Amino acid sequence: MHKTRTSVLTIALVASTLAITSCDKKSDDKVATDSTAAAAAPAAVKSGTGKGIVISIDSSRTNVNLSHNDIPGIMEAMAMDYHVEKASLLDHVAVGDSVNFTLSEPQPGEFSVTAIAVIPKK
Ligand SMILES: [Cu+2]
Repeated sequence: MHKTRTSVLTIALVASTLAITSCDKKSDDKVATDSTAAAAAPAAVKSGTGKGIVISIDSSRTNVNLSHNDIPGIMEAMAMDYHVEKASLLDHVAVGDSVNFTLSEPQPGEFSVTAIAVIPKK
């Protein structure tokens, strides 16, 4: 479940249609997390790096829609909206940019972009 999706402003029509390809099927491979171990010690926050294209940025600058490659262990290749940890992360990011980014999963199924950098155009 992605609570960010509900707050999407459909700036680009394309973004909304792409975002519907959700990561719901991702739950299949990650459902069997060890809840007993998680209760005993705080699990390390999962994170990984990805490469993608900025499809849209919402007006509050708290969500970015990225069409990205597979991020092993976190998210398969798709386009979807991600919460951005700090609005300032998007200061130098624009729609259409190719980006490298870090995606964290602090809670299962809850995702946050914690770093994002534009890949310079050649
Ligand atoms: Cu997803």
